[in-house]
Amino acid sequence: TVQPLSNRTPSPKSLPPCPETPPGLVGRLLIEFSSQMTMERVQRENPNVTEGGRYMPPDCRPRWKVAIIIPFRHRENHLKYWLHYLHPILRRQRIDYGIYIINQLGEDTFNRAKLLNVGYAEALKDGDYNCFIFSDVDLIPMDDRNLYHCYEQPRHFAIAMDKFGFRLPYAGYFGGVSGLSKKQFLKINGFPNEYWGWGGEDDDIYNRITLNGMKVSRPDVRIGRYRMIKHERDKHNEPNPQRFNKIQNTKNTMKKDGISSLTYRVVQMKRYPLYTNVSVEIGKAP
Ligand code: UD2
Ligand code: MN
Repeated sequence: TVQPLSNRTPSPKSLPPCPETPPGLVGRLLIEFSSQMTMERVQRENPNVTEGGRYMPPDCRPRWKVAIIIPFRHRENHLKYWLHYLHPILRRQRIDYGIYIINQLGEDTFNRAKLLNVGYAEALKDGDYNCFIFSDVDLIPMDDRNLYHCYEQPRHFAIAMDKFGFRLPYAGYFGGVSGLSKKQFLKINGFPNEYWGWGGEDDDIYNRITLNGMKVSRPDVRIGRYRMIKHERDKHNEPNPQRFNKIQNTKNTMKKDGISSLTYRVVQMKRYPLYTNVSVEIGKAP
């Protein structure tokens, strides 16, 4: 068990609200994965991040309190790059945030969307977040004007990826990095828990959003650019053959399957200097 951080000093009421456009952004960034990265170096470079991977801008009061949720298993090397690039970007963006790595224990089939639901629930126990950003561990934004907070409508951030030729692969694409306010997340009953293995869960989430009368918002295609660290398909995350059928049925399944039906067991929650790790048992495919 870990002490909740309720004794943390909130930003004083006297600070002015943060500006719409943070000063000091640099725009397009150079992102590469060839140099070796170590956690010690990333820690050295980010002395202002507090335990558990939390940060608050010192000079203004943000509208959003953002939990960044990363589904995870056996991707330690990617995580180092993610932390190396994202902490400085988020700091320049004046985001009030915490980083949550949701680590699926065991070697049963991976379940990205269920891990994201766990991240939502566990982050809320840890802080009064009103915005949740869900990111793959291998995706790095190439432009710091792509602001990691929430919007009037559910947000899709990763719209122009190198691996898709910097274009949206299809109109209903919602994979990679997305963000919902607490209210938006609850309106769609969270994410599906029943997508085991690779694929489809992002389309189901997209369906939930449109079926509930919301619309996806996106940044400009010149700004929503990403690099994905090259990787092979992981073991125990084979393409889910049921995915094509399942995404036809979101309308019927979403009311029952979601944050309302989520069950899991947290085995360990541990605060590291640059992130909070939640190791969890989520069961296996029926
Ligand atoms: C695509 C989508 C992703 C998701 C997935 C289908 C992009 C850029 N991303 O990713 O959002 O919809 O397809 O499920 O198109 N992970 C681990 N360990 C594992 C397996 C997965 O940590 O063993 C995590 C990790 O954060 C990873 C993410 O799950 O980035 C998505 O898995 P992937 O990177 O293997 O799948 P990819 O690149 O096809
Ligand atoms: Mn990937």
